[in-house]
Parts: sequence; C-alpha cells; structure tokens
Amino acid sequence: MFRKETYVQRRNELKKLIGSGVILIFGNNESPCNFPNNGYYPFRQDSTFLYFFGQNRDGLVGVIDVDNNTETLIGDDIDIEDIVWYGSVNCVKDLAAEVGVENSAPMKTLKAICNDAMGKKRKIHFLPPYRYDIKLQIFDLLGIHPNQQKLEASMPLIQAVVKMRSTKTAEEIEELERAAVIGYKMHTTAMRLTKPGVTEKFVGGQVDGIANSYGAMVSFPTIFSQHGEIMHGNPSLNILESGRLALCDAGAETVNNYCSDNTRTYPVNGKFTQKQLDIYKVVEECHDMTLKLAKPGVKYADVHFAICRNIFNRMKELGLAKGDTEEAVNAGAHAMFLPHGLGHMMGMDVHDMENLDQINVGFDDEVRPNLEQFGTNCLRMGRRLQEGFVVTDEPGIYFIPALIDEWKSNKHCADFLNFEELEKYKDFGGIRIEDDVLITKDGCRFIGKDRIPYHPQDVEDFMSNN
Ligand SMILES: [Mn+2]
Repeated sequence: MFRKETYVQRRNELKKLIGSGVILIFGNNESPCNFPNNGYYPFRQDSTFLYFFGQNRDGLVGVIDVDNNTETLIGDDIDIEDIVWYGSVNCVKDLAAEVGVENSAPMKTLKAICNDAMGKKRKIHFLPPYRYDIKLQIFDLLGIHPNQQKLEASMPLIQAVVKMRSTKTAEEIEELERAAVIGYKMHTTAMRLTKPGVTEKFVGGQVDGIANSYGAMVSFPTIFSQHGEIMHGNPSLNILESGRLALCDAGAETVNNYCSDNTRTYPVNGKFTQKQLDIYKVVEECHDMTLKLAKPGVKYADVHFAICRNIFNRMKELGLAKGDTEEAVNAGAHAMFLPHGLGHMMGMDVHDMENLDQINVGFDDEVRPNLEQFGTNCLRMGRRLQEGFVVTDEPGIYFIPALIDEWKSNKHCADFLNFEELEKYKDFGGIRIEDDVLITKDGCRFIGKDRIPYHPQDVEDFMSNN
C-alpha cells in the first residue's frame, strides 16, 4: 500500500473530474473454486478499488459523495467464527482510516445510501462490472438488470479513471520496476529449465511458483509452449523437443499488484537453426525499432504500422511475401504474420483497465480503432503517447497452419503472399519478444534494469552457460 496521502489526493482529483453525484467503487469478493469454503481462486482486488481505496480485502465498497464531499468505506467486520479460522484482521473503521477515509459503515447501509440518492434523482456513477456477484449486487442496489449495466455505467467515471490511471507516477513506476525484477527471475528460470525431455507444464509451473514466492501471483496465466503460433497456448504435458522453439509469455504482480509482462522465444536445445534465426532477427529488429519511435505525441497506432511495414518488407526479402508494402499493409496482409497489435497499456492490470473497454483506454476521438480488419482489430493501444504511459512492445511473427490454409483457399491477400513458400513454414511455430516500455519526457525506456536475454548471441550464451 502507498502512503495515505496518495489515496486522499487521488480521490480529491476524482471528485474534481466528476463534479457531482455519488460514486460507487466496488471491491471484489472471494471466488470459491469447487465448494464454498474450499480452494478459493487467488483473491484479486479490483484495480480501480485498489487505486482509490488501497485495501486488499474482500467485501468492500468505496462510496464518494461528490456534492457533500464525504467518503465512506462500506464493509462488514469479521466475526469470531472468521477469526477462529482466518485470524483477526483490522476492522473496517481502521481500514478506512489507513487510507484517509473518514467514515465507515456496514454493508447493509449501502442500500439506504443508494435509495436516498435515487429518491433525490442524484446521479450514481459506477463502472461496468465484470464479475457476476457484483452484477447481482448492482441489480439489488440500483435495480438495473445485469445485461443493461454496461450501458448504464458512468462514462464520466470511466473517462476520469482512464485519465488518472494512464499516467504512472514515480511511486507506481517503482512498483513496476519491482515487478520487472520478479519477471526477470521467472524468465531466466524458464530459460535455464528448458531442455529436450521436460514437459511444457513443468517449466510453466516453476515459472508460476517464482511469481508466487516473490510477489502476489502471476499477472496472467503463464504461456509456455512449443506452439508459439497459438497466441494463448497454455503449458501442456507435451515434451520439449530438440530443434523446436519454446515461447514463454509470463509476468508477475508485486504484493501491491503492479504487473510485468515479458515474452521470450528460444531454441529448446539452446542453438537457433538458420531458418529460425532468419525470422528471429526480424522480430528482434522490430522490438528495438519501437524504442526509437515511441515518444510523447506519437500515436502508438503509427508505431504499430511502422513495425507491420518492416515485417512485411523483411518477409518479401525471405520470399514469403510480395507486392507493394503500403498496399499490402492497408489490405491487412501483414496479419498473416502478425495477427495482433504491437502492445497494450500496462499497470495494475496486465492489460491495464481493459475492463473499462479498450475503446475507452487505447483510443480517443482522434484515433479510432479499426474493428473490421483481421489483425488490426486486435490493436489495443492506438492513441498518442504521453509521458508516464506504460505500454508493451511485443512484435511477433507466427506461422499458423490453419490461417495459411484458409487464406490460400479463399485467395485472401493472394497478391501479397507467397503461399508456396508459406507451406514450408507450417511446422515453424511462432516468435514473439516482449518488454514493457515507459514513455519518458522525450522518448522511452524499457522497464527493468536487467534485460532478459533476447539478442540471439546472448540467448545462446545464456542457455549454454546455465
Ligand atoms: Mn503483453
């Protein structure tokens, strides 16, 4: 948790941005796994609740009455039965005081607060909920059916939260640096353990354990797979084979819930083949290109398309693509190789604020998303960069057999792709290199002091020496 003043100042800023009404910020509840008291899924507090109210406990709701300038932390104190099983915890009044909130009240008062506000026709601001228990809670409190809640959520509140959380302060950047240290340990451990004969699941499990032992948990389910061409390939019981590539996309969350997100791809046996190296070097070049292009005022969509054009040019050199690069990228032909965006915002959520809808986070009135074109529709961040933004830089090149077959059979982008050559890459897999980038005053830099090896020689050296 940060100092009390941080939360006080954030709530004051929020009140200024919202102007009037009552703001409800719902914390998350525990989620049982297979029966009510067993094996809770790891508790994860809602990030916006953490941002304004700091408390990492289930069953809390923050209420900010903007017009009367009052703040209340709502929640029930635990009883003696809970203390017997889980130990004692601070009462809600003390939790409130720790983050500079003057008032606290039991959960049953929330209904009265909402009824009073609704009776006076005051605006009640809430964010679009993503958990079913919170949807039911909103239904009970405000009478809005769950399937209407996204529509009825407060756009001014969404915009204010995005405005505030997009720019990371010095203390938040320190947390992101801490997450990067754990991420470094996770990835170098995976590189050490990767060798022919072990299962993907073994490596993935060890990576998860490091996140748990140094921080809160993983920032998203670890991807560790020889099928790098499957975007979210969870570790399977398949055995790692010499001659193949392994892709590891994993990140940590610090105990204060700030994230890291990195990807590395390396040969299972520690040595790239020439064919692998030819593709790898293109991804490496694109990854480094972002550092030169990303700075305040530049649209991240423009950085994305610069990288798409570079990939396409290099694919032409390798005989996999053909035709005019500009026309090809306009037609979306590059998505054969890169079917996702260059990156996304990152912070307390690994896809920061994605629950507030990507269109509100990564785009604005000036830069609109292209939701029609395959590949481009997966670009999560397009708008102009500002100092303090943190985005991922994650170019990749993939050879997806089903996509090659589909485009070949319906002749999609046939003027720009060499399907004969693509056939030879159907067993290649995929390569992605990802790091987290902080936008600075006049440029950008990677987060994390120690780079997880990614230059081909560094990767080979690390794998042969560890
Ligand atoms: Mn990512």
